[in-house]
Amino acid sequence: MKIERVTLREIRMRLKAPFETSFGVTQERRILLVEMIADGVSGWGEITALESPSYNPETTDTAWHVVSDFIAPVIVGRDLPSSADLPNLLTGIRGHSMAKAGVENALWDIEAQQKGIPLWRLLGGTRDEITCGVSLGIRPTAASLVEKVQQEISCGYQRIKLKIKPGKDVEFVAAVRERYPKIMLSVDANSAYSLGDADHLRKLDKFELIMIEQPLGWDDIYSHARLQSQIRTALCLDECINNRQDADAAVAIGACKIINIKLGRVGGHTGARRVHDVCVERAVPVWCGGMLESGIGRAHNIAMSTLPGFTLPGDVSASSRYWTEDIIEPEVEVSPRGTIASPGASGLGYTVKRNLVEQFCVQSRNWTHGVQVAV
Ligand code: OSB
Ligand code: MG
Repeated sequence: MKIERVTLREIRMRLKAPFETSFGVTQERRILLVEMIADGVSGWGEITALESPSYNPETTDTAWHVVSDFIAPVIVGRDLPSSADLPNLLTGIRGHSMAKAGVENALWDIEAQQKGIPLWRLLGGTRDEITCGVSLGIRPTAASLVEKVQQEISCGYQRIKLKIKPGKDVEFVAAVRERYPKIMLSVDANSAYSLGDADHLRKLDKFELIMIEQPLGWDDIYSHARLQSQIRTALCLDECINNRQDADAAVAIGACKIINIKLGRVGGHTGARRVHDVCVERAVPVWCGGMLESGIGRAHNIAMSTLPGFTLPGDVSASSRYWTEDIIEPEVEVSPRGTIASPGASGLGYTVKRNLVEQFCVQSRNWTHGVQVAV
């Protein structure tokens, strides 16, 4: 596949409602889209960095810089046997996994189109539908959270994840559990606690949560192992797992029993497959995390979620939960059973609405055969 052209666009999309986590509130997304053309075929990827370095060290602006000044110039004009070879061109660039993932994933879309098969099949996916959960932001009161849970359950979602932080945890989980004694329930702290909170976090044991996600430091695998030995509920790592070595180490020392795989955080489909394979080998269930993506990132998440190790419902939900109008068609829809059908069309399996992308676009850059062209 000869990479003929790379286009980087920043689009702005406003979430229907603000999303609050322990690290802050998001409503206006600044999303980078990568469009690549190889052998005349266009493919799309999304860079899932947030606007600030509050989830991981990357931001929309660092990704713009790294793609513009380091990744695009290196890859334009290159001829690769497969998308899986792209990471080898980028080994000189340390970190910046989300920037790399957006680029690599666009090439995967192209490769699948060239082969005339859905991306999920090219990746080795085995499911013709995936199971879906939702991630619910922190709410002002437990009563309003219970109301929101009720709404999502009535839509069919198979697992509910509650964002928590100190002061908005046990009481909120208790209220939801009391109302819904049987649902698959989890919590995500986005690193809001420390090991000294072990006694407090142990209070969550009685709610039979399927997991507690990333309670401790974003880069601290070891402390999670110490916490896991003190509580009964399974820990799940999100922020800590950037590659297969992290997954290997975390599982080996007992830092978690479940892993959340996010395509951006692990550098794209190739890295995701490696983390997935380590987890399958160690019998650790995985699921697909979300980053408030547009339809393009969402479509890549759906494709990844069809791999055999994704045995738990992911944070992959309907376009309409986030956006008034998504940039793909059809939009991502969830069945009343809380599932998304794996698309039948080749490549990503959804069509990018170019008009809408142009409408939402605030800046763009273009590289053709190593020469930057103004657009
Ligand atoms: O930790 O999973 C997370 C959103 C932004 C940053 C981090 C996380 C999240 C979510 C939302 O939980 C998942 C989604 O619905 O896209
Ligand atoms: Mg998380």
